[in-house]
Amino acid sequence: MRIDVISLFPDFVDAASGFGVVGRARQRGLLQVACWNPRDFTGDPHRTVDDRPYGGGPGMVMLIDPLRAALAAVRSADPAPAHVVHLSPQGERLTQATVRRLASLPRLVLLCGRYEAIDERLLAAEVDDELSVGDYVLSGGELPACIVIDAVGRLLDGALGDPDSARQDSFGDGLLDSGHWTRPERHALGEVPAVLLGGDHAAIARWRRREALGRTWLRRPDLLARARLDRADRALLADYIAAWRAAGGPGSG
Ligand code: 9D3
Repeated sequence: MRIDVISLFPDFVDAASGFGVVGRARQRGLLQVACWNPRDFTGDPHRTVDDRPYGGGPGMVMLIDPLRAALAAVRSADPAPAHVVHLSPQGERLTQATVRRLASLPRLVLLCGRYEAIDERLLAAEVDDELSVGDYVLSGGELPACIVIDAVGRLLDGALGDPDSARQDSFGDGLLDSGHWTRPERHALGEVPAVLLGGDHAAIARWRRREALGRTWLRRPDLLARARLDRADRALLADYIAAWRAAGGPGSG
């Protein structure tokens, strides 16, 4: 897959996607990331990319023409059709379902805004999707673009050493993960749950499912409301809730 990023801070995005799983996917050629600076597509000596907003108000607005020229260069760098995503506080919230959809495309273009906004006409003419990464205010679209590259890049075939990791992801089935423990078995901070030491794989799977359901019930009731639970799941959750209440409810972990 190829991802092009249009940003006033191309080095930031390029560097941030050079580490770990995604950095390795790039090294192996599973993922190409190319960053473009709209300032390189200006014609004036000051390399101007923004101007004051019509109607007044705070902040500056990114000009149409440098972004349009950058997008034209990006599109002509590769014949595959480019799906253009604008990272924007006005966008739909990014979810794992959207990440999976984006990961299935041959080409993605991420358009990062700085200043107050991008001229609406450029957005109307060139953008296919607007995506936000959450309900808080950032100073630009670069970190959100890095988030998209990371979430999409790790899903590409061969990016994760163990393909099970992608399937077992939290949110893969709409539930949070159970806890994890490693050596030592006994530590001043506590012991490893006995079931994990026993080697009964069916019991371990059941225990982990119960933990995942219970933690989702406690921490993310919004996720649980949308998860599809079968009878066995409902029984495990009822069991978790009964144990949690017996242990004293809130404050008992
Ligand atoms: C405080 C400025 N806001 C005035 C109502 C508008 C605003 C403009 C530009 C707020 C943030 C930004 C820069 N943010 C992004 O480009 C951005 C973003 C975000 O801030 N939060 C969550 N997801 C995203 S995706 C892009």
